[in-house]
Amino acid sequence: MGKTALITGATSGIGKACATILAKNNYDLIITGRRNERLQELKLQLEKECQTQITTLCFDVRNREETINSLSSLNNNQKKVNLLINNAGLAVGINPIDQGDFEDWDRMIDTNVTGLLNVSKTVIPWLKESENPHIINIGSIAGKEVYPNGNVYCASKHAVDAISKAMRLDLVRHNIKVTNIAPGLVETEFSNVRFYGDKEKADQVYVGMDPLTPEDIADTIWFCASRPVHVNIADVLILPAAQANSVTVIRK
Ligand code: NDP
Ligand code: 8X3
Repeated sequence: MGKTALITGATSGIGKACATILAKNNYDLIITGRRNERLQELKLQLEKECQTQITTLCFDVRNREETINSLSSLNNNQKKVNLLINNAGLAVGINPIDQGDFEDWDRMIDTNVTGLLNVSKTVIPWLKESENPHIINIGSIAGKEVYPNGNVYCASKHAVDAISKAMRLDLVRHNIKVTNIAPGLVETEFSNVRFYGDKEKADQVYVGMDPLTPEDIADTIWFCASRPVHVNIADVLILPAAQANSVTVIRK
C-alpha cells in the first residue's frame, strides 16, 4: 500500500527538501505552510517529476482553530498518514533576555511549541489507525544546549526535545515511532527570518564555513523514515563539519 507523509513548513528550506525526497520515494504528500503560492508551485513541480499525489493545506500552525479545521478538511483516504514531519518553526531576533521583544517571544513559542502541539494532537488519532506510523520532530542543537542571546528560541527547541521524549513514552503502546532531529547550522531562510529580512546579517551567519544544506537534513530524515519496522532512530544531532557546538564554528 502507498504511504502518505504530512509535512508542516514545506514552503521553504528543510520542509521543502523533505517533500522532494519523499515524493521521489513515492510518498503521497500533504504539504502545509502559510504561503499558498509556494505550496502550489511545489505541488506542480513534484507532480510533474514524480507519480505521487500532492495535497496542499494553507494555514498558520499558531491558530488552533484554523489548524484543526484545515487538517480536518482532508478526506478519509488522505487522513491515512504514516509519517508526520513537524518542521514548521522559526527564530525571531537574537538579544540578551533583558532586551528581548515580547512579540518575538510569542511568535517563537506559539509556532515552535504550540503549533507543533496543535498539529500533533489533530494528526495522532489518524497515525494510530495507519501502518507503521512515525512522527519526526525538527528540534535543533538549540534544544540540546543554550547559547548567548538564544534564550527563548533555545527554550522553545528544548521544549521540542522534551515533547519528542514525551511522545515516545506515551505513543510507544500505539506503535508510533518518534524521532527528534537536531540540526546545527543549515542555510535556509531561517537566518533571514531571524534578522527580520536583513540579508546581509543573515549571510554573515554562514560566512567562511560550509553550512549544512536542507538536502543534508532531508537525507537524514529519509534514512530515519526508511528503516525497517522494528528500528526507531530516536534522536539525531547533525552538524556541519566545521561546527563543534552552538558557539564553536571554525571559519576560513
Ligand atoms: P525556513 O525559514 O526556510 O522554513 C521555515 C518553514 O516554517 C517555512 O516553510 C514556513 O512556511 C514555516 N512556518 C513558519 N512559521 C509558520 C507558521 N506560523 N505556520 C505555518 N508554517 C510556518 O527555515 P528552516 O527550513 O531552516 O526551518 C525548518 C525547521 O528547522 C524549523 O523548525 C527550525 O527551527 C529548524 N532548524 C533550522 C536550523 C537552521 O539552521 N536553518 C537548524 C536547526 C533547526 P510559511 O512562511 O510559508 O508559513
Ligand atoms: C537553528 C540552529 O544554532 O541558529 O536551530 O540555533 S541555531
